Amino acid sequence: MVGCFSPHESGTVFKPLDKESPSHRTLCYINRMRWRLGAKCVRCSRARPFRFMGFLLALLPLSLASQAQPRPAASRRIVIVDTDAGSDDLMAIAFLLSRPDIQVEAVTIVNGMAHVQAGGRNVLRLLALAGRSDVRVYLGRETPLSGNSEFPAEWRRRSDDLPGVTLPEPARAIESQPAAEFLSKRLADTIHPVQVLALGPLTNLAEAFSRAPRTARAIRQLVIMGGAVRVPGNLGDGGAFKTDNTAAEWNMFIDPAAAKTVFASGAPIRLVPLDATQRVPIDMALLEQLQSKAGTPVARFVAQVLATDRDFIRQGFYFAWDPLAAAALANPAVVTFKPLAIDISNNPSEWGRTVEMKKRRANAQVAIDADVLRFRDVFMTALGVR
Ligand code: AGV
Ligand code: CA
Repeated sequence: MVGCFSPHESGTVFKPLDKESPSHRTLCYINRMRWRLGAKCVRCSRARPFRFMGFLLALLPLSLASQAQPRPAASRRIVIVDTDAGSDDLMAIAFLLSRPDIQVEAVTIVNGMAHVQAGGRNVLRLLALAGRSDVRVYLGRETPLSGNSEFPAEWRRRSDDLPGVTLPEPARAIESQPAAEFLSKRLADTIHPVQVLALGPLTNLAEAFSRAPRTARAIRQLVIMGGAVRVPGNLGDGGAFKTDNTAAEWNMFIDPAAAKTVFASGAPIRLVPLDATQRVPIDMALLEQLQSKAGTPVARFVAQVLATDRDFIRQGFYFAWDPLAAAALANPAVVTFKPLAIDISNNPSEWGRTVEMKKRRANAQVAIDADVLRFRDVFMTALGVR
């Protein structure tokens, strides 16, 4: 059935499509002959401008609706964030919450920068600030699968306490289901595949993949911040951690066995390592721009949380690690990807080193470069800072 305007009955009537009486234009024999004979039917050509105007008028409500309303849920990409709730993790989450084309479905907390309880609570408070208290938060285990490495205690304390940051109280409780159990069950729902953004050590994902190995391939895309492929690691940055290991990046160093499992899982990985993040330093000018121009509660939060790492920013040790990975998920053009075969070493002498295996088949798209101006544009535009 189609609805059409009937001049005879002065209103909308519904007729079966196959019984629709043909228009003059489709029947007109002069019109059909026109290409061959150069003839022109006056009635047909008179009707044409009105037909075109009618088409435009029919589109008008559609275009007005798309401007006035938020995107329908069906056109938004669904993302689960696995995070260790460091300051730049919270910036990355704030960015995703500000993108109209992305729907954060759940957040899982991994042991890393923050302790899982404190990190989970801070993420719930950010979700309350952003008006997204419908998002569930799940906690992972408190220790890595391999070894007992930890981020420096002072960094962990700052991530737990967020000094100088004002956030509301959480508007819901942390889920009782453990993160790995939630992930293995949710990722198994292949009818509703999701993108996963991993911003810390890979403990939770490895545990989920060990519980249900097939779920790795069911992920639509797994974007990981971590590793240092063709550049040195960052364990010694800022001098807070004394080590001879100059190869490892922190997230891979905390739990190399977990990372190994994830890279061997067959998941469709996009890796954003230090090779790309070292191109996007965050400097005092960016912090000051955020502080002076932030116009929304979420943008003001980003300015405050970034200010907790003011000393690192001044010393040149602070990069848009996790925000770049989030931006690469939202808009892959902010980085340059290259397919590579990646493994993570858990030999004691090179604990957590990212190994590029030249002769193996690629298991990840690896960001080897980043476009700093494009990143800033994508990130600041989402937060409404111009
Ligand atoms: O190695 C990068 C990871 C990212 O997931 N983190 C920070 C991001 O959350 C560890 C890290 C390295 N250097 C740091 C870090 C620094 N100077 N301050 C805080 N975290
Ligand atoms: Ca992180």
